[in-house]
Amino acid sequence: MRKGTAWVLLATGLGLAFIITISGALRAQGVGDEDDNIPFHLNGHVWRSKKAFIESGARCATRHVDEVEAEEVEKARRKAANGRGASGGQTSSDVYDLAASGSPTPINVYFHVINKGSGISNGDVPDSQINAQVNVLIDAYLGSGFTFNFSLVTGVDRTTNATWYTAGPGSQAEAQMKAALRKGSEMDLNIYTNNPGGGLLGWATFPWNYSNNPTNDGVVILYSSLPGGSAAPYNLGDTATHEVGHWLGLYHTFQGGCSKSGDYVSDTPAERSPAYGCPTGRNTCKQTGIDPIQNFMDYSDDDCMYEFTGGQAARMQSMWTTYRQ
Ligand SMILES: [Ca+2]
Ligand SMILES: [Ca+2]
Ligand SMILES: [Zn+2]
Repeated sequence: MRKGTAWVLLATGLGLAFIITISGALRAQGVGDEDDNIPFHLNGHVWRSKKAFIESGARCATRHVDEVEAEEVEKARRKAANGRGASGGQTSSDVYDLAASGSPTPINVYFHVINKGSGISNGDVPDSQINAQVNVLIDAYLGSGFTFNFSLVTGVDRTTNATWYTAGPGSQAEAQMKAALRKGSEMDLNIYTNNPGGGLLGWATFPWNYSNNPTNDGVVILYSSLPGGSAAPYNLGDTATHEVGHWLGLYHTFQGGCSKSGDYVSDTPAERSPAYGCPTGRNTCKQTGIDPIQNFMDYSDDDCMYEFTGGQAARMQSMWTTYRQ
């Protein structure tokens, strides 16, 4: 072999090794799981990619809690927990002990369907989908020995109102809808389905906001996010699971990015930004652990998310005891 050819082969080999290494690193970060050049369609809207949809904020319109408020909330939670003689800390052993508590906390669900006429295309989801949705909640929160159980107490109420049907977060229509329909106390979960537009999937209120505005308390979700709905890939009912997580006091797993406190849950690895699609092995923060993309409090597709952690269960229980019982 001529010396020149050998150099060319060596250079080509090194180049290939470099390319393979780089693509491996990109895969490890989850880059390439979703094609960011494919338009993403949801509920009559089109974004240039699923990434663009995620960045638009429509995936979840629950109000963002900044660092200052999150610290205040944490102080109040710890103070209340210490007052009860419970551990106020969040350590890896701070896992809710279902066996010790005896039974899961029952939560009554009041389900309010807002439609603009009859039939699914007008948002009038059938009872079968609502029952399936409640079962998704039960499985998610109870399935792995967790803390809450959900049941529809008084069935479902249905309201035909074109204004409430498109009510968005913080709107006058939302306030009117909730003032007219909300039932129960701080312990009761009110779920509203409508079609807020903009590709919005849902939003929730936090437990520490109940006392200031009891009427506003609850969860609003896009009607087609219910199990069997048309909002693929968000149509297995996990929008409700995610929003109820907020209602019980959880933040997104990417809250605070790679900062130390993050989502104030010690067993969810820190995550720099929302995951979308199902980017297995994604690792965006140098702290131990790959990103919790399978967690209900991330932004992954419904068929990708399937868990809450013990730390999240402990936080929800602590929030429940502090604000909802
Ligand atoms: Ca965490
Ligand atoms: Ca990490
Ligand atoms: Zn959210």
